[in-house]
Amino acid sequence: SVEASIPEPQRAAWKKFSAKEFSSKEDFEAEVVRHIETTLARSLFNCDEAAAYGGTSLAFRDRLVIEWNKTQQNQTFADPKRVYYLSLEFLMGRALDNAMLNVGMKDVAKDGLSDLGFRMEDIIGQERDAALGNGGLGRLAACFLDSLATLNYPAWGYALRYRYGIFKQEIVDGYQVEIPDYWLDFNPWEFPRHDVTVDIQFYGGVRKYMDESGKQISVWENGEIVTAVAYDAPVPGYGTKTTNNLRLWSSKASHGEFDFTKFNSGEYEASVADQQRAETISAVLYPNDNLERGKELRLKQQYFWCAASLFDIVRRFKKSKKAWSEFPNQVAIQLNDTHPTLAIPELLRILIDLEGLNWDDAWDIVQKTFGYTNHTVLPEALEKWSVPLIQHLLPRHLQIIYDINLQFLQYVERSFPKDRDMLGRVSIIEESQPKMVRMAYLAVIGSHKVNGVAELHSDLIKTTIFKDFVKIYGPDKFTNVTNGITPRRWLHQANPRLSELIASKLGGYDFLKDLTLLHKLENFVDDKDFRKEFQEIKYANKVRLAKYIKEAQGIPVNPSGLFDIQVKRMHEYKRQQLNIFGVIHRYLELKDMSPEDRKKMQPRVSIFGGKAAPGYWMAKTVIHLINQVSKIVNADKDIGDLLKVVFLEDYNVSKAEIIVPASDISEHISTAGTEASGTSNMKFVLNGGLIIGTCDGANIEITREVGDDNIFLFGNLAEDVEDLRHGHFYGGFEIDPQLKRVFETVRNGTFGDAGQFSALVNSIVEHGDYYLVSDDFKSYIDTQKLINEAYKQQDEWLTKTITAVARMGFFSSDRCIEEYANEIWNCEPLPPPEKNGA
Ligand code: F58
Repeated sequence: SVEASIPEPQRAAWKKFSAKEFSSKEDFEAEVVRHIETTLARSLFNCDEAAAYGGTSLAFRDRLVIEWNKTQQNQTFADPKRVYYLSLEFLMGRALDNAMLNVGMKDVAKDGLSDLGFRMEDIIGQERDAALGNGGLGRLAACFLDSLATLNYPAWGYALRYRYGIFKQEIVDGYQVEIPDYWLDFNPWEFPRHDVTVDIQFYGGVRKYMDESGKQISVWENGEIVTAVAYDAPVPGYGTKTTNNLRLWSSKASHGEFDFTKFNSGEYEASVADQQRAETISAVLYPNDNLERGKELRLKQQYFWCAASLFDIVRRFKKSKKAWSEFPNQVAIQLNDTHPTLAIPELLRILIDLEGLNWDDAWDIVQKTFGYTNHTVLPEALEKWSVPLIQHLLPRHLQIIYDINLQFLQYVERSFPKDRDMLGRVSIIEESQPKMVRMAYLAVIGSHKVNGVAELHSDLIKTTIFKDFVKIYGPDKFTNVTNGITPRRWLHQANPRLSELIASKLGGYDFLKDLTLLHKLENFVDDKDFRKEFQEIKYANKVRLAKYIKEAQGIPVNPSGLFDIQVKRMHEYKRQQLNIFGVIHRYLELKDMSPEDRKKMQPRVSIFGGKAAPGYWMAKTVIHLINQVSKIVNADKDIGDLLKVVFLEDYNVSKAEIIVPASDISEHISTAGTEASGTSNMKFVLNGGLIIGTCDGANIEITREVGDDNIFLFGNLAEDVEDLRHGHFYGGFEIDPQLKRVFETVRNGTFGDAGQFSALVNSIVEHGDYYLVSDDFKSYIDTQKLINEAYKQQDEWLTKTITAVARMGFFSSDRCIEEYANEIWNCEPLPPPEKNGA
């Protein structure tokens, strides 16, 4: 072993002083105070909550680091097959609470902090979210990291260390305003590795020559160099000592680029500008959700991150001195959507140009190494990069992409000699002006497995965007892994009382590691005490949210009302417009009623939240409409508590942890066939809320699991969408009279800004209603009526919610990770060694 190479006395001295983990309250307090007084240079007299957060985090960080080092050492010795999850986004949220719970020391810390004069919630609340993502895709990556560590898989995440995460949303006069999220001021969770750097090349040209043996050699040269510096963050598993690594790359000028001659000759500004240009690469997360815009800097980000990560992965592989043919037995790389697709030509370049392998061997390794996850069928979100842009930025990669395409098309031609159109359809290069590289096709061709993220979605990709590829490769290359969520954050952390109640019934917290154990809760669905407490917890969570709404938004809401929540990115396909039109309809109905009739109505609080991409005018218009409706309705004395409308500013992961446990109903109402999976649907049901939804994404599987009595489905089916759209253009369409009335109210300025809102109405009335709002409106409001009635039967409602929770076991991200590991990665867990096992 490595240890044996170190002389015994040194080993002994080292071991004697080796860092120890605190395990008692006193030791914890000592660590907090030490960090506050020394690391942070503060004292008893100027220790505010921010400093107490700092001290607490650093104390826990030390604990994580000890296990992190051991885990990495253990993985280095055992050298198992590793999984690398390449994702441009990781929406991690806050780390402290998660660290305390995963380590299992939150109660100890709570008592310790209280001795020092602080309340746990206040300290947790000091932390900024690590918001390196847009929405579902980024949060899924974060849940996967939690599961990978919890299940002891040797796995690393790779991403960029954005200086600015997703923007902070402020609402000013009802409009969204974007504020930069500079989150790195104080981030105790990251470790700069100034010794782990990779030089990344851009631009330049390719020189070709024959070597002595007559082999063609390509050299990519004369480019610009930017340096990637690694920043690592520990990812602790729950109830295990395994602590994995998330490696984020930060860009800086290489020493070559920071031109000291310029510097000395007085061109100081020019040399600083060069440096800033290099740093720009990792400066900002692109804030689009389900939209691609083809910006050069985005492509630079993608290559910078792929090249640095692959260099790192290959460097680690080479340490083991194994033959290249072993590479796919040691390395599985998962592409989280097409953003990391350049990793495919980059690995080929490394193997062929730098390591001297021949094409066939290199290609075989590449295909066996990569897996590709698709997250969308929306055409506007499918990545395409212009050939001239790639030619300019990555000349060698463009050649390699053309070579891949050539080999592939030759194969297709041999297999389908009669289908002449096939070649044009499946070519990686789209013959447009300019030509475009279709990244999804490149990802499919370069991977051994392609998966969608829910059953319907995985079926849809096989019959739409990848139809030809199913013919070419056969159906087995395509598979489904339905998304999941980590029950640690989305139950235990967000809803500690519910977690505790469940544990008390199931005899412990094993369900947090095996969520299918929840099924045993069905035995308690008639248990009076259990029911009472379950209901009390829901109410307490609603009180907590009501309090937050009052503080943040200044709107008083009654926690006894039905809390109806739709929080997610703002997008026309997600149909927040359908929801707000439904709210307006309800408002008009209430206004029509006599005061006596109104008294019979179920009070409701309609809560919205979500960011719009800064350039997405229609989504911003919907936000504005929601805020205007909120203003009018909330001030209407006739309405009172019967309807309150709230737009919660700046929805993010930590706010989701307050919002999700407080729903009675949540809305997942995308046009059928457009939402690949959805994951918040799972979070809400797991926390004892029911959902109203379309037959889309994972809603379908949720229905299968919880039973169709315990969910409210409505609307047209995916299979009918095409015909309906066609009908809108050719047959014209009737708008439901109730929706018409809503439109009139919006247009006549009842909610202000008639001009802007007319455009929203016109997208439906005059421009084809692409998202089928009019087709689904009646079914939607009828279903909302059913919900009002069902909610009045509180006993039955409670039975539904408990039953649904008990049946949510399938939707743990642990199950996803097991499926990926078995079906795609072919890798095994590496449990921590016995002596320090969990
Ligand atoms: C989401 N995609 C899907 N993309 O919309 C959602 O149905 C699914 O549950 C989730 O992935 C996880 O599979 C998504 O969030 C993005 O945000 C991309 C960001 C980069 C630009 C393209 C969209």
